Amino acid sequence: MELWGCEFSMAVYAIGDVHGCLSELKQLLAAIAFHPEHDHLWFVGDFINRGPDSLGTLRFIRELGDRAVVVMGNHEGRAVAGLCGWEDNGLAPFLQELRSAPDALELEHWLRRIPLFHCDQSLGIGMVHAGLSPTWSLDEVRGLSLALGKVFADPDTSRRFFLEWDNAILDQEMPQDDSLDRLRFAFAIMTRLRMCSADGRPLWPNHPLVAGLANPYAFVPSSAPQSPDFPFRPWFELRPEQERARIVYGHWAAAGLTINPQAWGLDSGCVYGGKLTAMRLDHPDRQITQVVCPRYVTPESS
Ligand SMILES: [Mn+2]
Repeated sequence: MELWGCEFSMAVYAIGDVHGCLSELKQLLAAIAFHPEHDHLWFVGDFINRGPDSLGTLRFIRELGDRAVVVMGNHEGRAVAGLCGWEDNGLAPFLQELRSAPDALELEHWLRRIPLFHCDQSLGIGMVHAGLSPTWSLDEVRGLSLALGKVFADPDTSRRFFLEWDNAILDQEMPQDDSLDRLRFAFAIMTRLRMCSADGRPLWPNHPLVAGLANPYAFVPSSAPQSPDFPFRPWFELRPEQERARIVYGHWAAAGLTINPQAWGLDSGCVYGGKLTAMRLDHPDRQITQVVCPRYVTPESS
């Protein structure tokens, strides 16, 4: 694009977990000189809850229209569960604000249609909030994301999905049928996974190997035990090497900005007094831009 003799080209940036930090998001967009007419933003999910302005952040991202690509984080999943009637004390103030908003119906419609996974074949980059099982092909991931999208868009099915949820399914093998439990398992992985075994068994905080720890999710990849008794590794170290798409993700604030050949973790703990991160995706230098954020909450209190 040419304007007054200057060359402009479209840029694509991925942005880490915003958690309601709208003013810091706007600072970050100013820092990257985001231009809404020719740039695109990818959001890794968890743009609501914990921080000061969840509803404002939700409206802001929605109003970007097709300039923004979003995937669902565990907090947006909790919001949809709350809209289905699941009681969630931690999210109650946001849900109340959302329900009484003049644009509540439009916002709910939009929230329910956020996909779990996005993939851009021309960039060779995919995006998920937390992680992917090492045993899933990208075609399987796309299929699971489409099936989950249909569940969330339908009020009756989504109500069954959340209100008949039994956590016990997460300690078993992923069902290989077309049941809602199979989709529940996939949803838990895509929105909450950090570590798993090579055969795709996720490490959840109730696992006997970590249940005694005050905060099992404080594990960072470099401090994970490496012994035969502990078969779990960060999920992205276990993805197949021949995978064509690199994956951008969020969710793992304790690990901070994490750049690996096969995956880029962008949750740098914005709402905890860390940074909000943008990474340029369409340029080989993968330029990183960050803004420093005030500490709105502590990890222990949220
Ligand atoms: Mn998360």
